[in-house]
Amino acid sequence: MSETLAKLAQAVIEGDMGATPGLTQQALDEGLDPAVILNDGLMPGMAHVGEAFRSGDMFVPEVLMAARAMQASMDLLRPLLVATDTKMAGKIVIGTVKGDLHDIGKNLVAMMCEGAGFDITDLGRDVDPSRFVEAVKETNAEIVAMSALLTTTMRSMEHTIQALQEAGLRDQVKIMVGGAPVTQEFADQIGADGYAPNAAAATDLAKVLVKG
Ligand code: B12
Repeated sequence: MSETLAKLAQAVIEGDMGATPGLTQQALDEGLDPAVILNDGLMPGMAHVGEAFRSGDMFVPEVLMAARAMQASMDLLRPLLVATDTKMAGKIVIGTVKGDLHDIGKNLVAMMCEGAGFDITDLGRDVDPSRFVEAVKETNAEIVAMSALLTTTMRSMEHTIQALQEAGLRDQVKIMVGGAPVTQEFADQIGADGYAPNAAAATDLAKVLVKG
């Protein structure tokens, strides 16, 4: 790995969003391909963060800082990646379901998945089932990811699955769900394809879902 990419990975791990844009620009100036900067700089950094989060060595605020540091770099890389038509790991449409305004966990999942190379369409929060349907049509996403933090809004996940079914899109996408009150049992009950308890596990799940 080039020295600049090693520094970039380290800046992601440290959540140093003041450093990541400069290091990204430096890597570009050194002639490195945007996809190489993503794959060999940002992704190893985020993978380390995912591991540390999983093992309890890093906590939510630090992961958020790391994700923001990565985002600051992605702001520079994204247009270049699109221009070179770099093959991403897959497309994910993500949102917090209708009636629910909690988006911190959803943002973490989105940022970690982006760090793992997925192309993310983030619909934000309080997302109507019809908006999920439109977004799948617009993007041809392989995965729909839904977040809910309220027991009262968990049902919106089921409504969204129904809306995808009614639009004839259910077989085209894998659906993953999460959020504090959501369980594997609930995911099975509403016919989702997967559940993950945290952002690191969500990234692993997305990789599995996109393959099968
Ligand atoms: C922050 C917060 C708020 C903020 C939200 C700000 C924001 N921008 O998100 C504000 C102040 C707006 C808020 C409002 C309300 N809140 Co609130 N809120 C919380 C709080 C304290 C933290 C949630 C959080 O961000 N956790 C940190 C993140 C990182 O964790 P996470 O969301 O669980 O996400 C992780 C995993 O679940 C998973 N994940 C999440 N999404 C997804 C998606 C997929 C696909 C996958 C695979 C995984 C995954 O990965 C994430 C990262 O590891 C919780 C209490 C708690 N400790 O959970 C209450 C809590 C969720 N809120 C609650 C309530 C009741 C409300 C209000 C109704 C309060 C009121 N009376 O107005 C309103 C509802 C507004 C609405 N319509 O949504 C209750 C819910 C009770 C229930 N069981 O339904 C809680 C549990 C507090 C409590 N103990 O009573 N809240």
